[in-house]
Parts: sequence; C-alpha cells; structure tokens
Amino acid sequence: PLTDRIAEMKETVRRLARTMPVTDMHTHLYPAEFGELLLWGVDELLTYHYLISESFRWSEVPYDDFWSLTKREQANWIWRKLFMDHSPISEATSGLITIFNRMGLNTASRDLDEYRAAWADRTVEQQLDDVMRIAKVNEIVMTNDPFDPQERKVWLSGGGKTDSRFYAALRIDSLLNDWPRAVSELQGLGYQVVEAWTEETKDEVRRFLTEWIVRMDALYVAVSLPGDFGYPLDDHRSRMIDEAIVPVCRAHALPFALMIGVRRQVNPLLRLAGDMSMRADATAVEALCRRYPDQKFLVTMLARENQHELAVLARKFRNVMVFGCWWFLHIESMVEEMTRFRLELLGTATIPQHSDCRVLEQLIYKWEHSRTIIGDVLADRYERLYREGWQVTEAEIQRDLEDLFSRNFWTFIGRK
Ligand code: RAT
Ligand code: ZN
Repeated sequence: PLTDRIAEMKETVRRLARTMPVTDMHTHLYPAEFGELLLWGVDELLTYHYLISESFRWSEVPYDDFWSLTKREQANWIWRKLFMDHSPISEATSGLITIFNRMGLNTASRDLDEYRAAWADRTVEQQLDDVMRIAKVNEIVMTNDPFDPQERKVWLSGGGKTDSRFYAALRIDSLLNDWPRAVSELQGLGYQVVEAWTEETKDEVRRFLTEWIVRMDALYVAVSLPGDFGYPLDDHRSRMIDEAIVPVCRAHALPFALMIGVRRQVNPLLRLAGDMSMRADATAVEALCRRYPDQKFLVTMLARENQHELAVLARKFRNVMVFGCWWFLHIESMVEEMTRFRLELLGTATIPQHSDCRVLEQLIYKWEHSRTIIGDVLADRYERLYREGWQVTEAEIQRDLEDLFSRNFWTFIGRK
C-alpha cells in the first residue's frame, strides 16, 4: 500500500541524508599546516563566540574581567554559566553535547576535566581525519584573508595546498568595508595604492586580487557586507566592485560571494561576539545580477526578513546561487523554515547549508542537525508526489541529495 511505500521512501531519504558526503562551502577552518589558525579541542569549543555572548547574559561582571582570563579559565567560566548553572538547550550549547556524545564521551558525567583528557593525547591530524569522517564532510572551503599576517606567512612560503580536502576562498572585506585600512595593508605588501581611486590604484588592486587568486587557487572571492549595502551608488563600494572585483572575477571565471546583512560591533565590548544582524536591500543584488549576467554570485543574507525575497530573486537570475543558513539563522527552527520555502521555490537548485564552523569539532553537530532537517523537508516534498502516483527511485533520491550537499556548489563555480 501507498503508506508503506511512503514510509520506505522516508527511511531511504533519512539514511542517505545522514550519510551522504558533504562539501562545506564556507567555514573558518584550516588544514593542519596553518598551525594555530585551525581551532580545535574543548577549550576552543567552549570559547566559541556564539557561547561567549550567551554566557554574558548570565553575568554582571565587567566584560574585561572575562577577557583578562586565560582561555582555559574562560572555558571554565562558560561551562559553569551555560552548562552547570543552566541547562544547555540553545543550539550552540546543545551542539557541544552532541559533539561529546558523537566522540564517545560520557555526557552524563558533566566532568569537564574528563572531556579535556579525551583530547589530550590526540594530534590535530588525527582529529581532522576523525571529525571529517564522523561528520562525513569531504571538502572544506576556508576563509582566506591575505591581510592576516599569520595566514599570509603560510601562503607566501608556498604552503596552503598540501591537504587536498581543503580549498581556498579569497576574503576581501576591508577592500570594500574599510578602504583606509586596506590601503595601508596593500602599501605594506608593496602595492602602489592611494586612498583616492586613481588609475594606478585600480590597476594595483586588480593585481593584488589576481596574484592572491592564483596563489591560493581560490574557488571564489567573498565579502561580508552591512545591511545598508547599496548598488549601484556613487560610492567606493560600487567603484571597487565595477572596476576591480568583477573584472578580475570575470577574467578568472570566479563567482563573487556576497554575505549581506551584518552590523559589525554593535557591542564592541563583546569583541568577536559583538556583531548583529541587519535587514538588507535585495535590490542591490538584483542590480548586480542584471548588470553582470555572466558573473556568478553566491549569496546569503543574515536577516530572516530577507530570506523569502532572496529565494525569489534566484528564480529571476540564474547567476545567483542562494547558500546556507548563516550565523543566527543556523538554528534548527530557521533552517527548517528556510529549507522548506527554498525547496518550494527553487526545487533542488540551491545550496541549503554551509557550516561556518570556527572550531573543527563543530562540523559534527552543525552538519548532523542540518542533514536531518534537509532530509525531512525533502521527504515531505517527495511524499506529495507519491500521493499523486509519482515515485522516486533510490538513485534519484541520491542524485537530489548530491545536488544539495555538493554538486550544486561545484557546478555553479565551474569546477569538477
Ligand atoms: O558565523 C560566524 O562565526 C561569524 O563570526 C562570521 O565569521 C561570519 O560567518 C563571516 O564569515 O563573516
Ligand atoms: Zn563565516
């Protein structure tokens, strides 16, 4: 009977969604050769900036008291506030419990030192292998900023490419959002730029972009932008996009990733945890897509209010690929809501999720939660078909999930 076939289909979707290899197309993770840039282990997990802001809600001590602690002391403090004094029910806190559980630790013991001991005899290489195996993440795209001196050292010494599981994305926030800083960084690297938008400055910015795209073999160029980003305007950002970024991206056939809707440092006392979301104007993306129909744009937005409009925009412009449930949207209720209407509006022509992990082991919970939701939403869409007499084979389910979890990304960027 139909109900049995539907139950069987749902079981297949669930199994494949749980096990299908994933390409994680935006993270802040790095291979081992980047040394301390790759964060991993229990103290890094506990001091994740998502948890820092949650823990301050339970404290009245001055912010600087926290910042003056060692990392281990900060981790102890957060552990007490968010796990001992209160129940860890938020996405980020419960995610840590999922990590402990999948790593085979006893979550009932609540013994932080026992958890620390479990990491003590692991090498970073082992942990990378194990975590990627558990999370079934096969490819990881980094966030690569040439203005970060630690990171630059690796690239300039010819490194960065020994671990074939990792891919680069050239991140250029300050070129667009903090031009004076970019000018001084570029000058420091030997580029002949000045703050005025001179011909030589344009040439040199293009040379900088080109050299770093080639050096990193970058898959795309990326920026995060505030919600009040507008385009086209008579401003620095529009000139930079029109005369440097898009021409270089086109020359290398690279997509430009726009992550729109962040208001940086609304509370500077929280440092990295002090950024906020902000509603954006999708007509800026629309104008870009219309002006550059053969330039591809990977686009994500941070405000929930922008999500439906963004999915509709992707129906109008095939050079847009909507990706991920970004940052504050990376919570189960939002992932479900967004995935549902994205599949309803776009079918499987979307990249439903990226992890944005900053700490290696986060791959475990972020992908497990998302896989489950994406699978369930997809199965609901198939169920509708079954009720009309249309069935999907296991091979078709596999194909659809492959599109969502990896192929759409690689096809859109023109690789593989
Ligand atoms: O999600 C995050 O951890 C944020 O801090 C940012 O890194 C954001 O994802 C970004 O890439 O700007
Ligand atoms: Zn990020």
